[in-house]
Amino acid sequence: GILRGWRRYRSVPIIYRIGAAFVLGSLVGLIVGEPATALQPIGDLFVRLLSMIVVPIVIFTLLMGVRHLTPSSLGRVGGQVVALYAITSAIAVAIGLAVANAIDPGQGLTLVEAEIDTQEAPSFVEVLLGIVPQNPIEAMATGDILAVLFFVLVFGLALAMLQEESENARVQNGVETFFDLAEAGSEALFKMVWGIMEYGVLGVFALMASIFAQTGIDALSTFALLAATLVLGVALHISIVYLGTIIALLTQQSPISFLAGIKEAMLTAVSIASSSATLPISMSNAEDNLRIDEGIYGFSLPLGATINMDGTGMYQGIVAIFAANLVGVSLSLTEQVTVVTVAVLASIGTAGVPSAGLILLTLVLTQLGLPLAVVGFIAGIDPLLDRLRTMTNVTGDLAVATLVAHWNGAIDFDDGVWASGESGPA
Ligand code: DAS
Repeated sequence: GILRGWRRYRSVPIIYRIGAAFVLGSLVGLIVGEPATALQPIGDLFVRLLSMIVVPIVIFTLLMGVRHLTPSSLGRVGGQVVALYAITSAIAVAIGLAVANAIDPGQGLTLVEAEIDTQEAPSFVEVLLGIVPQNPIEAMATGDILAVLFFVLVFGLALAMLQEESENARVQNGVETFFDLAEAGSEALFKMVWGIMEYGVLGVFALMASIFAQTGIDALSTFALLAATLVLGVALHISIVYLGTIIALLTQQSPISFLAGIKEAMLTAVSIASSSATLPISMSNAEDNLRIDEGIYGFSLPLGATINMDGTGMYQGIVAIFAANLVGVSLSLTEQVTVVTVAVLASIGTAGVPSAGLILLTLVLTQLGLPLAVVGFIAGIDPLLDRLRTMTNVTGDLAVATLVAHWNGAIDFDDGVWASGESGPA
């Protein structure tokens, strides 16, 4: 009866149900027209629920993320890995912004009338200074994400250093407690996220019905343009940064061999949209095909699955431009640099799980004062875009592992896929 139906409904992965709600809502909006806009409040509730968790999720996930970034555990190899992760992530966001500025997705379609306070954009110096909060609690209260990120990052690093240096048992326990609380808090928040996403099926349905009732069919082309922008950005990043620069130029190896060596990891990432769940495959590809020492990939890949999300960061840049276009504002260069900073910093705390990028988006849009309703709009096509982001994230982790292994003489280029360019052991 109904219970069996409900169980079957719940057995379908949430992200597919949201995708179905996207399609159904769009159709209802197109068919019913104007009356469908009455569903708007149901969609607005979804957006409010998402924005409710933005600041807490930043605090807990970032605090948990920095637990393993203690200076000594980093060492030389760790320093190289973290530096490369930061550089490739920043380049990815920049490529995302460049491609989005060129294609301009969302241009000419005002999906939301958001009251954007048209205060003149802050100068670059003000943005840099603004990263340091005068009062971290106020930054949390006002949703100043960049300032919250900065404070939590510094505070977390201080805790991590205390964990190593302090002789005082009480302090040690306290630090442990802080990190354990962060872990529990982060888990609880992600549990809330999934609860919100459950409601999101209804929320996305309502949002899409209301949008298509207002804009009609041309909203479709807007979403297609958003997807095309991400595809182009990802293609550029993978070919220029990973294959061209890291593999061909810096390790002097064949990019084709590299791709042959990581094809299972890439395919897994595309199919499950989770870097963390792809880890076992990434690690076996690193070991068996790329012939990287376990000492390198054993540290860099798990770290990368959490803090190195080039595809996700790029996506933040693209959607920031998309959202700005939807409300008819253009982002100044300073604001675009802010996007890069927030996207790179915030992706440190974001776990490599499905739809992580969607949650991260709420931080970036909050920081820019752009409407969170955009998250509701694109939640429906997120299943597709997430796969592209995750594949990029995983490819980036493996490219960095290869380069760092090369720099530390911890890879055998005469073996595995590198030997005579064969396409990896059968
Ligand atoms: N699915 C995330 C990951 O596993 C990427 C994202 O959601 O952006 O890397």
